[in-house]
Amino acid sequence: MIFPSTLIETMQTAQHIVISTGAGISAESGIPTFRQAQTGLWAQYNPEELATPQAFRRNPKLVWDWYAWRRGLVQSAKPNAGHTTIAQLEQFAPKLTLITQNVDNLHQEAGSQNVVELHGNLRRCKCSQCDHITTEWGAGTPPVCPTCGAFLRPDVVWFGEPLPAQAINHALEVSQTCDLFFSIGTSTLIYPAAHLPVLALQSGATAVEINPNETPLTRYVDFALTGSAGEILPALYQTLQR
Ligand code: BV8
Ligand code: ZN
Repeated sequence: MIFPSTLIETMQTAQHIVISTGAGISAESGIPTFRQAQTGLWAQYNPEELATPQAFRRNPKLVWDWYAWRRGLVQSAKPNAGHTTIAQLEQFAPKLTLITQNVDNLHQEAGSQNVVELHGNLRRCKCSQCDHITTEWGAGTPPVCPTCGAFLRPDVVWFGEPLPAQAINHALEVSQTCDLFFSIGTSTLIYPAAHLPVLALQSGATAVEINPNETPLTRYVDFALTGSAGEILPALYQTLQR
């Protein structure tokens, strides 16, 4: 795979690289993305309807079962070459910040150290009322909080909920100060995550997109690498080593 020499030079001279990933980087680990139709039992539901506080209030068991199903998928998934290359890039660049919209924990399992989780993490669940948080997904659908007795819920950000302040503030800050921004495996449709690459471009950073398909961002980036993250990232890393 041949890459523009200007991209290679930019990577080799970058002082601070930001990488922002979406569901597409976990596609090659067998985790269905949001754009792909939900498989089997869940085909009739739309994630944007299930991943909401209203859906949980209306039907806590349905929403809990959906997440328990997804957590099962995630637990049997392994990081792919895209995840591991990003972990390797952490050593390569003077400074690298990884931001993810994913809740599957695969970046951490691939060895990435500081992962900015914009939308939470399926490994954890939290109380829907108090600040109890745990990695134990107890019995019950949903289980109840040992502290206050309210329902537990997955520790993920639902539509209409604010993102964790520390995570989004850090993401906004590094997007405005980095010199190279990668947007990998995201349809760039969900806000405020979709705003990060725009901020980077407005702040003068070079922007790269890795995606087999076009997105609303594609026309604005400096380098649009068309293809899958699991193939492009290892090839890019190899070219850097030459
Ligand atoms: C909020 C966790 C406000 C749960 C998720 C304007 C401004 C601000 C907000 C809004 C706005 N307009 C609308 C909103 C509301 C909403 C929103 O953005 N709606 C959309 C529909 C327009 N945003 C919110 O509600 C956010 N909250 O704004 O709060 C607020 C502030 C203060 C006080 C109160 C409220 C919260 C959004 C977070 C929702 N939670 N996840 C869960 O996982 O169940 S979102 C979830 O969907 C994911 O985390 C991810 O973010 C999103 C899916 O997007 P992608 O990751 O991009 O995945 P997708 O399937 O779409 O695309 C995959 C891509 O990969 C494709 O492009 C494909 O081509 C590519 N691909 C496929 N294979 C590969 C590949 N790429 C590389 N390699 C491959 N092999
Ligand atoms: Zn509680």
